[in-house]
Amino acid sequence: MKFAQIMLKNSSKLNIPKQVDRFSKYSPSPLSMKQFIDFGSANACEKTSFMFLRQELPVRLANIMKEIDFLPDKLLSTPSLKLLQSWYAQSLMELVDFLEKDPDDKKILTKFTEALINVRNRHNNVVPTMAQGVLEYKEAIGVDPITYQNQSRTPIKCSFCALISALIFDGSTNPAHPKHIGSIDPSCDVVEVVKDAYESAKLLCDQYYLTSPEVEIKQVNFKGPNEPIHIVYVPSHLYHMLFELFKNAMRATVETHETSLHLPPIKLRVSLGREDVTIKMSDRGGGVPLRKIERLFSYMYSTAPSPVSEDTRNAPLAGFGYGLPISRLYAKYFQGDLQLYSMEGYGTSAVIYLKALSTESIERLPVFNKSALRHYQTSTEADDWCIPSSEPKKLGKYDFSV
Ligand code: W6P
Repeated sequence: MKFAQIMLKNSSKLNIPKQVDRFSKYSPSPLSMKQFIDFGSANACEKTSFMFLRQELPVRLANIMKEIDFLPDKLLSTPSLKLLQSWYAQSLMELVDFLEKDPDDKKILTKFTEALINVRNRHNNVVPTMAQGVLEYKEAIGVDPITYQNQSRTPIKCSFCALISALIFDGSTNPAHPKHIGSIDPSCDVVEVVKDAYESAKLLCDQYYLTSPEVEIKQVNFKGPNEPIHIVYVPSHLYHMLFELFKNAMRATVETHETSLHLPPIKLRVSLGREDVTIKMSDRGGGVPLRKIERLFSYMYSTAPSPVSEDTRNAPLAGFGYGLPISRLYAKYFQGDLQLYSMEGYGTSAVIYLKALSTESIERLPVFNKSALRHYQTSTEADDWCIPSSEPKKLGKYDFSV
């Protein structure tokens, strides 16, 4: 019996690359928020969902696994990445099992739901595990800004994929939010989420600095000045983005006004237009020079060395360093964006753009295909722009100054 089990385990292991090749040939099908809602609504057909998901989930997993394979070798050899890859392989094999099963058998549908919950739980920690892997990788390669620049794009794509699992596998009803469909709130009150995120960040800020800036929220709604702004969205994603921005804004505000008694408030403007919901958060925390803005979104620069080893006073508000890059991925995932506009010497505005219509918030999924492959092969090519040297160049024969 034991022997047979071991044989089975080994043969299924050998089967993994075959299944990855098989399913990565298909492109994932992006879903709109509206489709998510329709899939999860009371009159949706369980059999149709089953037939769609048992094909779509292996396709998505296999595409992600192909992407992961293209990460730098030293990152792939970290314990965290090994663990991560084992999760993807395990989930792929568990789901592939259902392809030959009878969709009219009620017991199979129940088993499938159980498998989905298992897979979702397994993938819960993909983002922190990936971040941990980047830390281990940074320790392994040492501090080398040149390598940083060339390799900083890869983990971004990878974590981007990781978000899929957080979303797609949510099929259960949440007793605290019966109207939610999985992780989606069909009527997400944007200002309520802003207030929640502010309160949580304020708690942390008060704890470490014994003070925190106030918040001022103004809204503009073309449907009516005092109508609340609702969207179909994943409230946990919105909360994550806002919490991250609040932490950054509070930290900058408190640290630049350390010696003064008055802290300038963090000002928010939430507006609903026909196409976009826009959230602008402005602080007067002294700003960041343009040169340093890009690196705020880089995993390699911003992944905090360790919450304990560095400057412990800043660690809690700095959070885990991957907050901003992941936040932008959340925004982009449903066709939105997150941008920073800073005025060094004054302050920073962070803007979150979201789609106002559920028919337009369609998943932006990475696809493993030839163009993705080309991206990895050409990533060591020269940059498009010159790097200015600190000394003006000697112009030689074109020097007309004499
Ligand atoms: C800063 C730096 C930053 C990043 C993200 C959001 C707000 C802010 N403020 O000074």
